[in-house]
Amino acid sequence: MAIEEELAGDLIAPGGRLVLKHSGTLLGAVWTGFVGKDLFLYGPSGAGKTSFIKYMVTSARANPSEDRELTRRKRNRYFSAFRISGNSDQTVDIRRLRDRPGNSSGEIHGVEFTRERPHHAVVLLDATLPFSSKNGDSISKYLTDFWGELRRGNKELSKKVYRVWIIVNKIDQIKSSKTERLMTKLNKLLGDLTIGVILTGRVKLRPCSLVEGPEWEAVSDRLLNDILADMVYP
Ligand SMILES: Nc1nc2c(ncn2[C@@H]2O[C@H](COP(=O)(O)OP(=O)(O)OP(=O)(O)O)[C@@H](O)[C@H]2O)c(=O)[nH]1
Ligand SMILES: [Mg+2]
Repeated sequence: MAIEEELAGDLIAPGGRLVLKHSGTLLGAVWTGFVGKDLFLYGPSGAGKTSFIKYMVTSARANPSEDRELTRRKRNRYFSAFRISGNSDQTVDIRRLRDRPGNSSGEIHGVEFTRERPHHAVVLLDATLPFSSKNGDSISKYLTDFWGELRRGNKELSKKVYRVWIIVNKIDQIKSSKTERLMTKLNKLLGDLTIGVILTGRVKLRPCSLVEGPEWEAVSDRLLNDILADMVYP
């Protein structure tokens, strides 16, 4: 039987973004395992990793007023195919979409990243944290600690990792002028951090908000589409 027949009609998520989910069939699993990419999430607790995955798969927006559940262990979602909007023929196979607990440090996540070497990584940052702080959590501390491990990381990284998205989430919580300043600072920090490092040129920086509202939905939809389109390469 053709692979397409095997996959067809498996599941369409309510949001329609997840067009096929073929973990149910062995052939589908083998197929996606073969061609599919790994997309793994990193970032501090509360940045929105679980919300981001939920949004990817179901199109549901984050609802900050709901009780939230801390992620307590790594969790993989296997074998998902995503449609790129505006191009109904083009799908992207993701063999593993991995969520993880945020309540550890940038260092630990950096070590995990170096070990896991996903094809695509999303590092979600929390725009509501201070950019820097003398003795508390901050955006620059997480990123510097994460990247410190990559410096010590190895050439193997560049063989596997195609893209690292640094995404500043929750920009609905701060003024647009502050978002602009934050992006400028982060751009500079990333420039400093990636000097001489193996992943130079593979890092993209973007703002995001996962909440409802036309303004934010446009931002996150465009971002997700760019992430998916970026996954299509020979
Ligand atoms: N205002 C706002 N809230 C958001 C956004 N994204 C997520 N949230 C909320 O932030 C809280 C934390 O989101 P999670 O997705 O649980 O964060 P996480 O990174 O998975 O956290 P851990 O599992 O602890 O690592 C939830 O209440 C979400 O609804 C956003 O863009 N804006
Ligand atoms: Mg979580």
